[in-house]
Amino acid sequence: MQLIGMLDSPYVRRVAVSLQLLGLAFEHRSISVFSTFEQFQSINPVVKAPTLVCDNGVVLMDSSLIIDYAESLAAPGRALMPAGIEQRQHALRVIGLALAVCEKSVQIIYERKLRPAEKLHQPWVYRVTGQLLAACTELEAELLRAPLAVADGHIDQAGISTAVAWHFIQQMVPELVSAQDFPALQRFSEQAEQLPAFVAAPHGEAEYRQAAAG
Ligand SMILES: N[C@@H](CCC(=O)N[C@@H](CS)C(=O)NCC(=O)O)C(=O)O
Repeated sequence: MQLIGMLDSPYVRRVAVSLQLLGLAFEHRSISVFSTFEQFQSINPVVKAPTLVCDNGVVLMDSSLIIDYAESLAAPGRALMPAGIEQRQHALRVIGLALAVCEKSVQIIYERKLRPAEKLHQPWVYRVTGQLLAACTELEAELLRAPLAVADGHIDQAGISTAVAWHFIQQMVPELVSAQDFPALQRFSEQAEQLPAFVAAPHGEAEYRQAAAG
């Protein structure tokens, strides 16, 4: 299967890390939804990153739906979502917060990059920035209340999404969310970024390359 989209998108990156940790082989094509719009469109007319072209040719989109499909392909025992109701509820809460961090920061980035400066609507930017900070505050509190596993083979979807979301905002909007104000998130992210699955799919323009077998 092919994962389409650039690893500077936190959504594409959480899929790239998840596919690896689920033990699924995939080819990554770092195609931009902006600079290579038409090429992307030829694969998925809706032009949403991430897009997954499955082995039977079916085209999926939306990171959570792609990860849901990938979970169903993985070998038993490799799931990234806990089965127990309480643990699953906690994971879903954390993932929801991490996805809100991604969504709000992407909205701010689009507002800055895509809208002409004279059309920027400052009340909207204030509102979204407040939502971004609220999501980070809640995520930090969750991490302090119930630490997430970060070791190789133990990190789960809540951990992957949290780490990817935090790294993304530290790369893209560090002036809005100071790492010093969120020490648990910062520490967790630093540890996660050292895991092979994160190293093989770095934030940015590069393509994921399967790590050579050791
Ligand atoms: N909820 C979606 C969000 C995906 C998303 O917003 N992706 C951005 C890239 S970061 C995109 O496709 N932007 C192009 C567009 O929406 O036109 C997911 O989880 O995959």
